[in-house]
Amino acid sequence: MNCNHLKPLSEKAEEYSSLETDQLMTWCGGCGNYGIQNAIARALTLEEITVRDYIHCFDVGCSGNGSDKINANTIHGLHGRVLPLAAGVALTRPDKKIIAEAGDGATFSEGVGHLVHAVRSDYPVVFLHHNNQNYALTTGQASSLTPLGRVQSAAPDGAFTPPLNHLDMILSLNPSFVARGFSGDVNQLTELIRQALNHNGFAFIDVLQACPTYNRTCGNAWYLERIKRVEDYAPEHDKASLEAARKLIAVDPDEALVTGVLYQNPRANYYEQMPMRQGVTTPLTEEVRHYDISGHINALR
Ligand SMILES: Cc1ncc(C[n+]2csc(CCOP(=O)(O)OP(=O)(O)O)c2C)c(N)n1
Ligand code: SF4
Ligand SMILES: [Mg+2]
Repeated sequence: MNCNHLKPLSEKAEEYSSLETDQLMTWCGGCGNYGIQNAIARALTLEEITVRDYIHCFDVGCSGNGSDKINANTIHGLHGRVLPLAAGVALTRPDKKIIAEAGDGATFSEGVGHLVHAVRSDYPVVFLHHNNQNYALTTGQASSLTPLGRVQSAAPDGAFTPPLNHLDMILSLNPSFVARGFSGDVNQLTELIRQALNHNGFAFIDVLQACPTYNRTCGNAWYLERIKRVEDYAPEHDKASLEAARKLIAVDPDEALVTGVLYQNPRANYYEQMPMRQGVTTPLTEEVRHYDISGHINALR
């Protein structure tokens, strides 16, 4: 299936990631993942980041199934584990940009421990969180972001555990970049990804993602009634202020779901902060490579 609607922008166009793939399209009609993938490909093209300039890491889930729907250097990891995978790739290939994608189940249930340390360690990774409020690939079980009382498969009486206030949690971890986008606003999402690609550390983008199959409450129409871009809703918003970001995420969703860059605090990232790396130009993996452990192995009884 040819899904490539991108207009080539320069003679290097053939080197850009493409949505052209010979794989069967398995996402449902109306799935927000189409918009997210589209925004990523557009952002990469506009930033002139070719397939040789970046590595694309995927978690497991409907979100993760994007790995065969983009023509790029992709790695498909284990559920909840894309962040240590992406951090490791960033460590070994500091010459590349790293993009990682995962669902809400992977990020805030299975992999929540990894998320905490990815944010506080500020690994140089652009992270897109596909927030569809359920475990979609495994047929719609409640996740830790499913609203209280919502009926999901395996929760016929409704989800009975209150959801995590996930953006408040992220803001409490001393992040360096937090944004919120919407799968149906591809233009804004493209710009958010571009800003994240130019950010030095860990860039967390919460993407409100339509899942018409298993989240029938918050479809595109529901989101479109509520979503307001930050420049329209709060033109004076100070993205350097954690307090201002907290105020925006605390707004009643029936009044507004504010999208845009909510918080940014540029600083030296994880690798730049390591004291033993100061003034060293070789990748960290070079040092590991020089250790010969054969003597230790041969000395074992
Ligand atoms: C460690 C582990 N736990 C559970 C699963 C089964 N599993 C695969 S995908 C998935 C749900 C994915 O939900 P989410 O991360 O929100 O992604 P989505 O499908 O919604 O994009 C589950 C539970 C697994 N593969 N590995
Ligand atoms: S189940 Fe939901 S997230 Fe998965 S492909 Fe279908 S609409 Fe998309
Ligand atoms: Mg999900």
